[in-house]
Amino acid sequence: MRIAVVGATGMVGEVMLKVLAERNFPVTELIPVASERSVGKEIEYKGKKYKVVGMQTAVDMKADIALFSAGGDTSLEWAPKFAAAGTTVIDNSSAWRMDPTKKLIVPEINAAELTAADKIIANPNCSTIQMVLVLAPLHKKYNIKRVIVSTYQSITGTGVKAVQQLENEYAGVQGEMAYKYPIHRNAIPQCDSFEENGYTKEEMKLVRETKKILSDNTIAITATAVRVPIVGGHSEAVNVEFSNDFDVNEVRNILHHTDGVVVQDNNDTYTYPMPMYAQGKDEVFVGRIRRDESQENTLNMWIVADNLRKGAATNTIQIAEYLIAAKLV
Ligand code: A2P
Ligand code: 11C
Repeated sequence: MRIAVVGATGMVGEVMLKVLAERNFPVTELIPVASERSVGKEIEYKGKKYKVVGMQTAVDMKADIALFSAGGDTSLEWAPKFAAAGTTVIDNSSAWRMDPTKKLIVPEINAAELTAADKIIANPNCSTIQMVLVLAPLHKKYNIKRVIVSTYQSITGTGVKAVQQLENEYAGVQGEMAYKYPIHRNAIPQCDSFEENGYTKEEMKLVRETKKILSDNTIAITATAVRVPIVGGHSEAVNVEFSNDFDVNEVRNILHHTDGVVVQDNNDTYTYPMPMYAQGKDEVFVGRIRRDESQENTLNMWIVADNLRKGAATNTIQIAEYLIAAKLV
């Protein structure tokens, strides 16, 4: 496969290169792509150096698959041009996710929706992916009525600038600010910009994308997304009300048998997921599984994943692997 990585110099792009190499993805030619600023720069893949090319050059090279993580505007402008050249685009930005003509895919849940006609495929938002992977099997079994989620999101979700801001704050140096406020010793109750309804875009991604991936508009969802000075991954406190009653041990057992999910849940040994340990891993970790005693048929959980891995690069690459296995590219 001839693979273009669009946004190869960025935070997610770098992890994409790492994950492609780790999984021994069948790359016959690697095409690293970024903005004009980076053309000619060298990046490394499996010990070899590759020169970054610009967008039009990459379109003309007609890769089989382009993995995009270069922001929504770049994707809106360029994904259709790659697709028109015959390249299948898997896009990690928010540009196409809610477009009714595009599929929004978490492979363990809905890869079977994909066909060879899908030339632009959307990768969901990081905070959505880790939540739906846990919710999907529980929805099937108990039918979800309502979800209340609060997130504790890593600064890596904002990109290189935010990591630099935190490092500057640690060092007591003035520098460019990725956020309106200091993030060191702080919690900022705003991820992404605000919408008309008073929620942030990140909160509304959790609402809208979850319904689309689970193909169920009847699920009620409300979210509060908070940025915290953490690098390893996103954490989420998730409260789920079901139509049907459940047994907590059965819930653990279902999740234990769910692909891509690891249960870490033992109070006696202080075992629960934490971003420090999720960092660099491809799985979604779930723990603190307990009944909400204030309401019938309701469960509380704590879900953690590396937002650059399963939340972004790994999920994108798993979609590509599915396309190859199903002979859709
Ligand atoms: P560049 O390094 O040339 O700016 P991050 O989100 O970690 O900041 O990374 C963003 C990625 O998207 C980078 O690889 C960046 O390339 C790329 N990118 C940003 N703007 C454009 C653009 N207009 N065209 C192509 N790539 C872009
Ligand atoms: C964050 N979820 O952590 C974002 C990062 O819609 O793809 C990715 C933004 C997106 O803030």
